[in-house]
Amino acid sequence: MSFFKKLKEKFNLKEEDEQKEEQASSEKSTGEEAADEEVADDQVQDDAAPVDPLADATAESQDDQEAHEEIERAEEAEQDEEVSIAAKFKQGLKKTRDSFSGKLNDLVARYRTVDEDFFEDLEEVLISADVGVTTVMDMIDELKMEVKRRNIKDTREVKEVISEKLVDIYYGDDDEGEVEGLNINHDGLSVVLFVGVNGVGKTTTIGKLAHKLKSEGKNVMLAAGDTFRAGAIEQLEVWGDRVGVNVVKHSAGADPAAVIFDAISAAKSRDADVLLCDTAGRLQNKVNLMNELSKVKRVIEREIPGAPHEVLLVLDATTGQNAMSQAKTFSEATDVSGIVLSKLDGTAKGGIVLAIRNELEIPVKLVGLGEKITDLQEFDAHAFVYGLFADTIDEYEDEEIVD
Ligand SMILES: Nc1nc2c(ncn2[C@@H]2O[C@H](COP(=O)(O)OP(=O)(O)OP(=O)(O)O)[C@@H](O)[C@H]2O)c(=O)[nH]1
Ligand SMILES: [Mg+2]
Repeated sequence: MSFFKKLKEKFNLKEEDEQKEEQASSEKSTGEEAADEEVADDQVQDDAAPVDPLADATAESQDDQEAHEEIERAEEAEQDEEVSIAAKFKQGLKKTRDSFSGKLNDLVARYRTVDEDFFEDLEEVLISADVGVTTVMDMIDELKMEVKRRNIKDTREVKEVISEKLVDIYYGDDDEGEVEGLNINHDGLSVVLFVGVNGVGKTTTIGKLAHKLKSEGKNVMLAAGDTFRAGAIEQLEVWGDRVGVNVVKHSAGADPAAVIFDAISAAKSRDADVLLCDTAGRLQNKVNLMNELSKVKRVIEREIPGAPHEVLLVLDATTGQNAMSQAKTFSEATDVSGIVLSKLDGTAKGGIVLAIRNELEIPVKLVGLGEKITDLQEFDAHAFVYGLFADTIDEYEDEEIVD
């Protein structure tokens, strides 16, 4: 089966007409539900009105409101899940797609046959998307072999082979090709430590992940381990309030290791499932700050055998190849178990994902595809490639019929 067709089937992508129809009918029913809800709300208020003004009733209506908010949150999460993973990647990778596909289409139009010059120009296109020189070289070698093997002459056909090879390159020898989710312990507390340089998106990712895990039914707590930057504790508290999870904090300037120690005790005593630990942004070349991270990690290791379950290095996709040097230094100081690549939506050079995985051999576990609370996804190489080639793939079936 063709790779594009495989992707279409994997993500259950329907023809546009069908999708529009479905969307229209779901909008209609959501509208109806909303109207029903309004009626229900009125009834609740009417019912509540005469009972008042006792304190008990106030508490009850507060409970009602909280429950209502809870339902609203759940509904929001549910609706969001309906926007498929593929659609999320398509939306988040728009900048990269516009640039990468544009260049690729130009290339295909300029060359009729797949020859040495074509590959040279393709090399440039891939490097300009931040795929990374070593990865590009590997990729071009593999592409040449595949093109020969399949006896592909026409440049139009080569797009599909490129997309397939991008997925292969990502997974490398690990030919399972499965999404590498977070290593979350299913019975007992899991601790996830977030590290990275300033402003890459650590705290925002914690907020988004807390929301995601909570909507999956997990009891989540946050640890305000950034005691250094002014306003950092408050920023995490805002996320805690927004998501509806507890934040363990000390005052500004406190020892981060002590905050994490207390947060672990609190998480244990409250039977939390996951503790997400924020840390201050630090430049990878500041030795004392890197040592401080090691200390935090030692505290976690001592308190819970097998923890931290993940040390996630957050990298800002918009910083390009500099992210690679950050990844190298951080993984020397703490054993980084996975990468969060934030702000993929903000760059036209999303190819950095492949470079990180291929050259550093650290899996990209999560990607930030926007600033909204729901814009965090587990990294899925197939969805990523769909995001890059969405325009071509969406049109694919039509072409096949014409043929
Ligand atoms: N567009 C976009 N913006 C993001 C994403 N993730 C984070 N941001 C933005 O990046 C900025 C920095 O995010 P923070 O979470 O404060 O970064 P941090 O690493 O905690 O920063 P420090 O605590 O100062 O080290 C904020 O304005 C976020 O909204 C993303 O996936 N997409
Ligand atoms: Mg922060």
